[in-house]
Amino acid sequence: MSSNVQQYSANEIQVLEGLEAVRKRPGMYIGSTGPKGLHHLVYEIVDNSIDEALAGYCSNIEVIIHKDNSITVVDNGRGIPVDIHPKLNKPAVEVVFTVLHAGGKFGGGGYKVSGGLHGVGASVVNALSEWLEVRVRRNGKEYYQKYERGRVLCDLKEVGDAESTGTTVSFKPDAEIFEELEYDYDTLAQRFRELAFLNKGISITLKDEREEKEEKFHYEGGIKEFVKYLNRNKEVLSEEPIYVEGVKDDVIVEIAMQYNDSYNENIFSFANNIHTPEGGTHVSGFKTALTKVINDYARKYGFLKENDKNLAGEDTREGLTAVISVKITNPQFEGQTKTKLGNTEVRSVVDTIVGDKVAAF
Ligand code: 0RA
Repeated sequence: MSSNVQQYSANEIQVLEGLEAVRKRPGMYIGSTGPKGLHHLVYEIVDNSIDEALAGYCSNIEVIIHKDNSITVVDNGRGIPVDIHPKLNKPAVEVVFTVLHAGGKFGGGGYKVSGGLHGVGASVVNALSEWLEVRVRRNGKEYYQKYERGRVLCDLKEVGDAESTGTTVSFKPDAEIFEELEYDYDTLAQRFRELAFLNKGISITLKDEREEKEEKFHYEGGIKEFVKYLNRNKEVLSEEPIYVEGVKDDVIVEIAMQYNDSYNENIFSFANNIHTPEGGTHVSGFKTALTKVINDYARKYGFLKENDKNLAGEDTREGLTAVISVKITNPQFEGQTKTKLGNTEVRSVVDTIVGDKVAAF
């Protein structure tokens, strides 16, 4: 084959420059080229499969750490589309892996968790990988394409028949970019356990071929089981966590909470599966509503008499373990570490849902 580069139109040379920018300043795209950035590559690919699951088409995700520290992510979704992109004149899957921020171009709405905090997409992983291969099972066929350091090595080709649908992405992080290339099993396992809690029903399997280790994370109860897990070494005050969920103005809200006999407040909050340790509007909406619900209840049933002062917010959260998870279409992350949810509309949505549903409980 002649040099790939010669085959590119002016339009596509732009594309190559796009990924060159990623290789020049990787930190701008994945935060760091240390272990955090290295693990982030895996999360970027898995997030795309999680989006496919949230859209209702994928139930299983498998992540394999190979002996050479390359990674494979397999999902049983619809398979990334392979039809020719009308403007760029190449298969959609190639666009996904070679065009910076191509994710959004397919629109489709819905609650995408990819494109979140770093949320830079598959093309960034491709740019920062020595090689990357994608296999798509779709239309009864299997398709294949390979890239090196973000550059197309071969056109997308049909390589056989497929009985199922799905996407398999394999990649090896580039030693020219990353300071360290070794994946830490526990780091990945912890994130996949969290993702399985946050997205009930999805199975995420982690396999380590370096030491024949394997775990499957799957929680039908979602964040309700997350709260039980967080309280696993505590004396709990109720057997089952309180669980409420609701959707309002396109905001999906899920909250699980359970008191234990300590005095500690333990609120874990997430927006689009991203941990928000700095809190934000989802957390403040929750706190306001919980304080009101408990005070109203205490008044109504005579636990607070006419001359008693209301319970302060902190009082209602003594010994509370809670998980707050919201999914929204356009999350705004603010604060020192960009882990504080800023969307103002979320505060009142959470407030209303907690006000109605925890009160009912
Ligand atoms: C159909 C349509 C679209 C994406 C996918 C399937 C899809 C993407 C990925 C990425 C990893 N696994 C996947 N499985 C399916 C485009 C629709 C849209 O962007 O909303």
